[in-house]
Amino acid sequence: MKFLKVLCLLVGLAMILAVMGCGAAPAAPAAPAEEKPAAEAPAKAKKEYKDLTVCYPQLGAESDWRTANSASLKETAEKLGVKLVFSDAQQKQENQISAMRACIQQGVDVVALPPVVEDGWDAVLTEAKDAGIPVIIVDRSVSADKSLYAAHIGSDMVLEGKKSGEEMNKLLPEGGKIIELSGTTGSGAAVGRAKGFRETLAKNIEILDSQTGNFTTAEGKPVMEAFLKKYAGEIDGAFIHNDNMAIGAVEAIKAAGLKPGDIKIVSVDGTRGGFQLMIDGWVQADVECNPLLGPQVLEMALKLANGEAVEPETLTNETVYFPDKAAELLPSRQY
Ligand code: GZL
Repeated sequence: MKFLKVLCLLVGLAMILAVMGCGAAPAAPAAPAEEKPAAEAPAKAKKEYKDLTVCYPQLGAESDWRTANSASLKETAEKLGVKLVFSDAQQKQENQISAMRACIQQGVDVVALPPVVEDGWDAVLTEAKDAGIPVIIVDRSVSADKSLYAAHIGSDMVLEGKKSGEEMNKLLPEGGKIIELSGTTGSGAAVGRAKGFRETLAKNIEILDSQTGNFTTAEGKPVMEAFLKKYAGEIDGAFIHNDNMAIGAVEAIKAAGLKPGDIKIVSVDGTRGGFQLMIDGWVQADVECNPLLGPQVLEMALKLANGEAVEPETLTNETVYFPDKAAELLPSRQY
């Protein structure tokens, strides 16, 4: 009996302890719930062409090349739905700079600048950079430091000059005397073409004189008239930096009573006007310079607007055209 009493006592004691055990000191507080990562900031939505605003402070309307270049930008922008802020600077750098400043103020996504001359862009390019607006240099080059702009898309003007020199050498294998009608003074196109031309011109060909016709027909004609007076009967050839000046020069050559081929002419651009001069026998070689840059420029602008890397330099592949194919090719020329 006594054994039973002790057993019950022990069992009861065990039960009491078990119950107390549930009331053990409060469990240590649960580890705090895992910190939920803050919701990730939504990734910035990628711009599409329809969201893009591009500033194009065009330098002027001096030539058929320029007209085609403007049309390429406008038509491509319209097709893609890009808002193009276009202006015409009438070949004045101060107007281009003012137009750029207005675009920076407006807060465009990208500026695509076709610079009339090489120098004088550092300040406004710095302003665009400080405003976080990338700049694409289009067509001609600038002397500003490459850190001040995102990229250049255009022609290799020095190579165009070299090709022109090679063609002049073929036209005057016995040597001779020539004149040069150069483009806008200080422009990357005129500087590059003149440099490349002189690097390849044969030693037996002498450049009698060089003067700018500012890439226009109206200014090319009087320059050629003056050369024909000053160097009467001496001129064997002419290197003319664009087809529009060549058109003006040929008007002067005709007025002086000369015939097609009397003066061997190498021109640049490859416009319809240049092709017609080749068909009529006045121009013996036309070095291509392609103005249809709209698609490349706007594609690069979209990449820049989305913070994507782009090629710093994109040069256009170009050829040389000759009279023997000019009539066949003229109908298909796009500019
Ligand atoms: C060259 C371009 C030149 C053309 C001219 O890329 O800047 O300017 O050769 C035009 O016809 O006026």
